[in-house]
Amino acid sequence: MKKRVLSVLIAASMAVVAFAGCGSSSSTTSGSASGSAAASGSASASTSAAATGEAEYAMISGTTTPDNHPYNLGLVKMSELLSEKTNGAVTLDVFGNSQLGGERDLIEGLQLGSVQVTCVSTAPLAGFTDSFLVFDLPFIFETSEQARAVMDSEIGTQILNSVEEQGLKGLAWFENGFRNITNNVKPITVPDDLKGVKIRTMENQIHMAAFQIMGADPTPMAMGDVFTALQQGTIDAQENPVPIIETNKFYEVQKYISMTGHLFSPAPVFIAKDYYDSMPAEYQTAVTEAAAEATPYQREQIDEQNVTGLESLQENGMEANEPEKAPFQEATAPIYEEYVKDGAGMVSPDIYAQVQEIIAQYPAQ
Ligand code: EAX
Repeated sequence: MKKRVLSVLIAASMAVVAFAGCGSSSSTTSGSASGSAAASGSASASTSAAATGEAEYAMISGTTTPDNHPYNLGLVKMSELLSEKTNGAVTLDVFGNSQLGGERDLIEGLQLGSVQVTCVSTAPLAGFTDSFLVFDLPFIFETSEQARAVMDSEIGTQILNSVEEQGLKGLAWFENGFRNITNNVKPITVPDDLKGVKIRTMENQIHMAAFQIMGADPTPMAMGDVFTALQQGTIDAQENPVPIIETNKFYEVQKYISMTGHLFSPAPVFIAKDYYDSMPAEYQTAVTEAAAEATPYQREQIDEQNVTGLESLQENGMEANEPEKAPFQEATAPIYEEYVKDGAGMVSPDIYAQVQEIIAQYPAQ
């Protein structure tokens, strides 16, 4: 806990230094700020940007994921492209592993100006806006193709751009992917197997309701606390895409993985709107282009790690099973009646209809 507070403080002070550097063409302070954070040993950034150069805009980004997860790989790719496009005038350091806090903290960090860029699952955005909630409906997508078609559509772009008033400018849709359940009790084959199972969920009312309706005992928790909670037995289960489970080494503390694919997590990349607005137009273009160009690469990493990650989980002793999806879909169907309606905390029926129309164009084989 202390360590995290310290990291946030360091990040905050780095951001202040970075801000101080803005507009001052002779400033070299931002480069040395990164250096001192690394030297303190409490936070380490991975980036290929020329860290020692004279960046006019030295940005820091935070994720809850390890350095080898596709979020971080995608952000490092964005960082490389950005440095190339601006000759090192705009840089992006990537701090993974919840070093700068959990996903709620990171979103708030962008609003407060202590962090400039983040990539998060859409689920924790429920605490800030209703516009991403359509992605929290269980089994709404059957394939990645459907989910990608929605993210890349006009309505997807509208959703991504809908949080500017909250201080977040959407840059790109990276992705996290289809979520599966791991636990220590038994393989999950039918919804009843979840009865009484204490499962960590993200901080999202629809996810919690979906697990409740299947008889599980959902506990919302920030990602940084999950490994220890599983290890200590405070929770029995968690749900995440394979690349998250593998890069976090959950195989050390979980026996079973059940490929339920009950939810798909898109992962928007956001930049703090005020910070973005303070940049000259050519740097703004470089930022948006770098994020867009890193996106196909980021999604390829997800596809690849979904395959290699599952092999690795099994090599590391986990037992995998592929349950039939229909009983889970039936069990969670009432969530649609409960949550697709007008009102606070609900999925807009209009957004839902537009998303369904796109999905219908990409029938699962
Ligand atoms: O967004 O918190 C979660 O389970 C997320 O899947 C993860 O941290 C990446």
